[in-house]
Amino acid sequence: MTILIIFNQADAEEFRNHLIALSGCPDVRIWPNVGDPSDIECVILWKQDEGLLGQFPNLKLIASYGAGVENILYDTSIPDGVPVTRFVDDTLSDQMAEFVLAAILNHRLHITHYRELQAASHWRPGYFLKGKKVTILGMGELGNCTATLLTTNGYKVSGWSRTEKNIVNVKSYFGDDQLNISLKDADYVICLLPLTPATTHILNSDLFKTMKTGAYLINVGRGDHLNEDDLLDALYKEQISGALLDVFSTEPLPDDHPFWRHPKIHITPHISSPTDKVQVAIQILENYKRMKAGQSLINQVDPKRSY
Ligand code: NDP
Ligand code: OXD
Repeated sequence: MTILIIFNQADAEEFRNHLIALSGCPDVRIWPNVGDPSDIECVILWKQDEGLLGQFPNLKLIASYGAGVENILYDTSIPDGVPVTRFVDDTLSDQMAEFVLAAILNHRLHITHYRELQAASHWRPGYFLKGKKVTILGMGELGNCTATLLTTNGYKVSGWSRTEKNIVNVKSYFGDDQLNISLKDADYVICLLPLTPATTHILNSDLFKTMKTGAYLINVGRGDHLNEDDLLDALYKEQISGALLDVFSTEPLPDDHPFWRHPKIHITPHISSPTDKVQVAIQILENYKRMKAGQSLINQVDPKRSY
């Protein structure tokens, strides 16, 4: 009765220590030290290499270390019928909301700009940017919390999702037909969608043309939401004024990528809302115990929706 951790770009040893500190934790192994594959009942995944999941005949639970599950659902070796769970937690939602608010404030108040002027000993006071209208694409756990924080800070928020929402002071748009209208007046467009076939490259030329001229993009969803060439083109044509990108098609972002040196692109290295290792360990162990007891799981993903 064993849990196997398969991580890329996260510290498996440290996470194992958090898991085994919890009461009732079974044997925990770290890929590639699998031992007998038939021991493995649960795998915990973060950016695993594709094709590994078919080799565990007794696999009963696949747990994502993060909120996003595209890496798992796109993996063709995922065995049929094995439930997939993801991380949902207030820590994740609160961090994301704070990050988005900070990104908007940094842009409106020119904070980074003044730091650059400081480097050249330039004293050049300016004004805050005026626009406070925000559209959030993706109104799930993170989008909802972000919208709420922004409204309490005086922003006028709209949200776009697949289904209609009823959130105080937030205008709800939903379905493909309402995407364009949801974007029209926004000074800031935030991508908090999951990566699915329907949302891949949703941040493209058509969307940039629909956005208000001079609006600012913040992508904290996934790198493949963005068509990178279309962004460079929209910035060149001054359709939009800039972008903060936290996620990229290839991570780490390659050294020679044009985004690194682009004056209108602000890069952060996928840090807008890191997984809380203690909370995710507690949640996954709880699901492991539920799986053993034949009980329903928490935060189970619906593979038919792809998120
Ligand atoms: P949820 O599953 O809770 O929410 C997803 C939202 O997107 C829902 O509102 C859903 O609509 C909407 N949506 C999905 N598909 C479509 C579509 N085709 N058209 C319109 N709306 C759609 O996800 P979370 O909020 O927990 O997380 C969102 C994403 O954020 C994660 O998948 C991950 O990629 C990213 N993330 C990034 C982090 C970072 O550090 N950069 C950290 C954590 C997450 P509906 O409500 O109607 O179902
Ligand atoms: C996540 C992430 O999906 O950190 O949790 O990106």
